Amino acid sequence: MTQSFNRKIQDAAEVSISEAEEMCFSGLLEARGLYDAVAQAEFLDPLSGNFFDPFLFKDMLLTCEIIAESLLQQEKIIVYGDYDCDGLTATAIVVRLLRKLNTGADVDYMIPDRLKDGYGLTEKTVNLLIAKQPDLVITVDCGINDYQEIETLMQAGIKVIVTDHHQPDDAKANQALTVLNPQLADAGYPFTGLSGAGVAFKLAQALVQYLDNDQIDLAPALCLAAVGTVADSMPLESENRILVALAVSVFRQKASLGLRLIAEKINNSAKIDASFFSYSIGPRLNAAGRMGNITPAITLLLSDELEEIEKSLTELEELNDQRKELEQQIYSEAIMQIDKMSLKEKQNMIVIADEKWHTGIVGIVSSRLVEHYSVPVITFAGSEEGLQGSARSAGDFDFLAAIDSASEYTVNYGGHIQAAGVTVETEKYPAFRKRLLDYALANPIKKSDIEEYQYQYVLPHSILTEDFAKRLTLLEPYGQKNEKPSFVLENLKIEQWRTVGQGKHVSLTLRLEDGRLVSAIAFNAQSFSRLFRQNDLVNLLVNVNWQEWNNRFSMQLQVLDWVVPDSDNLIWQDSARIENTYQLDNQQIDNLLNMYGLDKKQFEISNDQIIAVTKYIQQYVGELEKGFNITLLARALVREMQLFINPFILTRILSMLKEIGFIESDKIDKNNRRLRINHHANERKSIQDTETWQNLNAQELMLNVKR
Ligand SMILES: [Mn+2]
Repeated sequence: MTQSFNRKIQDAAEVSISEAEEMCFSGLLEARGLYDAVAQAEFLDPLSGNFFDPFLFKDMLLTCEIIAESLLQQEKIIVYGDYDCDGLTATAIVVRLLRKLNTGADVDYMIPDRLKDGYGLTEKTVNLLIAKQPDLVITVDCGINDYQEIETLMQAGIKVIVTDHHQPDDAKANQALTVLNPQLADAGYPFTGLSGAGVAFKLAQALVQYLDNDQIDLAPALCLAAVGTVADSMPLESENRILVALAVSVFRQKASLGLRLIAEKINNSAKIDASFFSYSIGPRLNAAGRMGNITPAITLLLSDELEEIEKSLTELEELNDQRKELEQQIYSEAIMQIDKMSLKEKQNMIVIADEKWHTGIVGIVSSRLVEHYSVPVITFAGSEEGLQGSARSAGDFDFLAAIDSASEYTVNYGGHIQAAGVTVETEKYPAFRKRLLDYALANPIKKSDIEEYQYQYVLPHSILTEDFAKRLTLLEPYGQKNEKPSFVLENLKIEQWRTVGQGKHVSLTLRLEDGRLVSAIAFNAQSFSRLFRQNDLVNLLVNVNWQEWNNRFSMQLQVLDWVVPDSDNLIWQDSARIENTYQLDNQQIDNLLNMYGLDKKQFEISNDQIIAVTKYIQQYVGELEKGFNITLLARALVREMQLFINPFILTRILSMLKEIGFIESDKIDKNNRRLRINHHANERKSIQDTETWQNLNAQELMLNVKR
């Protein structure tokens, strides 16, 4: 798919601008698996799309009958939810609707405590439920595999309806009266990608239809469902794309007061989009569960009283700040642990634990570590039963299957291919860890997945117009399975640059080949701003944004990465891709050379280079502490030290300097890292004793470095 796209773009040089733009645009659609005109048109106009009939769920009609009867009889109904953003929004959808449908109905909710109860129905929460004596329990975003607990509820004379979207364990049948789960083989529903809140929304649609109620506006429920869908990382395709696009378009007018208040307080002048759901709303609602105080989150979603909502939002902000602080602390400690591991121990999967870590936070830490190391990660914290871990996958790696292979050592576990939770007794942890690492070694991530993701499109300058930027917004909302496209722009001339945002970011004016000027922003680029020079040519990896600020729209490039143009060499052009291939191939050079037709000489490392890099670090450590980009640093070395070097060699030298204890370094994000000189290293190895040196030397890549 990327092949044909690339060919199209190359041909584009010989055709008119509009034809070239057309080719580029259709290439972007094809890259999303959309080949025929009908599918493309549907994708480009999600607002005109239709939802599936909720009654396609084979249990939907019976579910509506049971709930309607229960409301009619003024029975006591409890919605049993989950503490994450998807579970909270799902709970809010059902509770709000039932209370609206029958203002006299006794509708309550219960959400387990993430830290004390854990996920789903448990023996303890079932007893709490029974004590409340409900007539009907409706689960949302959970329950599908809680057979025993549901049986207990039913035996206590309580009716149970399960709504969920988690993978069912097919071995056993759920005892509930009805089950709504698109993942069930016989669910009858055509789209499996719904979130827990999405399933709750389908139930809301069905109930309103069933009761023939035209008074109830489903738009607030739609907004809640969209937030849950995006926060739970569900694929933004099919019905989910329609759901999120619709919610974005009505959010400021129709969302419940609590959600609107978050938007007002945090994002008042910018446009509402899916990333606002995932980066602004999701983490705030999730913080409540993580920190063990769900009240402000659910109150914010259920209440319509401004004062109560404002108080909840303030509390939520505090919880979110606490969460961030804890997360940073655990993340740094995790990095220190990983730094001490041998390469073997961490190159296929990272498994780390500390009893002092917080069980509510380890999941986000795992996610950040996956981003950092591009391997599956599981992080454990101490819990009552031993160690509780949260796993996040990379590429196509099936984490649930990995844990299956070590199930004999677990107390319990569950989840998806991409993310899973597991509890292990402390004594069994070493054996569990070894089994997982063995599994990861035997089942490495497929390279193609990462390469596909890494592949970038080279955009001809002529296409880069305001119309093109505006047109790209048709691909929104972006999210899972619909990533924001990024492009390589070659030979841009730096016309002007200045630091903005208290000196943290760099704002650039760039000249295109046809003489036009475009503006660009590079976030967190302050420390290499010294490296920019007027009239420099740069190749950039960018997002092309059409952005709104105070009701004015403009095109702006957002710089994701820097590529140095004065070479057609792939090591400079796409150092991230080279690096990834090298890492994934267990740091072997031969395949890399064959794959990309590169010359081995480009990878050879000399003593002079090591000395020059060391000197440069000593001179500029103040800047490098704040953050740098490998490509730009390599370029600075070429310029200022008159040295042959490239990003690959620089990366290897930094590894060696780290291994001997001269520097400490970590990644800030995918493209930027920082380092500092380690003044406290007690004993320094010689450079020839480092694993990096030995590995490179074994591949005959070390030149004139004498022992
Ligand atoms: Mn969910």
